[in-house]
Amino acid sequence: MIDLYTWATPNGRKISIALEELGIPYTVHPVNIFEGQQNEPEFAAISPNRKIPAIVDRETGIQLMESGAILLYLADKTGRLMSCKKRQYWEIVEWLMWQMAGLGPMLGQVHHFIRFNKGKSVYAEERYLQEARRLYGVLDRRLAERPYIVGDEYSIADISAWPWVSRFEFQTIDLAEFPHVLDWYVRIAQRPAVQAGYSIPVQESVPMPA
Ligand SMILES: N[C@@H](CCC(=O)N[C@@H](CS)C(=O)NCC(=O)O)C(=O)O
Repeated sequence: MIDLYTWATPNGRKISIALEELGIPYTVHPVNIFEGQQNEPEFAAISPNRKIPAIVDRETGIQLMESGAILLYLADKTGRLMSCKKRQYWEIVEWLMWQMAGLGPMLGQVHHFIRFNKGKSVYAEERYLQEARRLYGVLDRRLAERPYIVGDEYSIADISAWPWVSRFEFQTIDLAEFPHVLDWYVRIAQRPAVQAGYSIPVQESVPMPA
């Protein structure tokens, strides 16, 4: 049994989607980051950086923050959503790091400046949207040659990137401009585990492009 501390954001959804896909039983502990619950001492003891998501594995006593570390842990625990072949294993790690260090933080800035603080800094809006579009282009070229980010198999690399792409409307990104991302997005959106994990901890339908 896993205790999942989360909120309805891309980083939080990575973990609920992975837990649903893996069929691991879990208890949801909502941490409403808009009400400051991430700063409560009980949560800070589990997530010293005071950000969701975080987990506690009751079987092993291991507690983790950082969505990339949690995805690696769940893949290691189950031997799934990861390749056991050395080359593919490291490609999955490579693209997970790309998401953690690039796609997620840059799209997070787009959400901040374009969705929630529009007009406060034209420079920041232009800078982060341009970088977001560049990253969408990287993903589109990658998916032009393979159905998933690393080859034929759905992996934690896909699970890390997909919830960020699901906020394409916040980002003012027209997925039709990135046809391979669009195809990948829609295929993954149809997975029952994605539909279920998207609504944790707040009910919300998976956004579908027009
Ligand atoms: N690198 C971290 C980022 C986590 C993160 O930024 N979480 C946001 C929600 S998506 C949060 O908890 N924000 C609350 C705050 O900044 O106070 C991860 O991937 O887990």
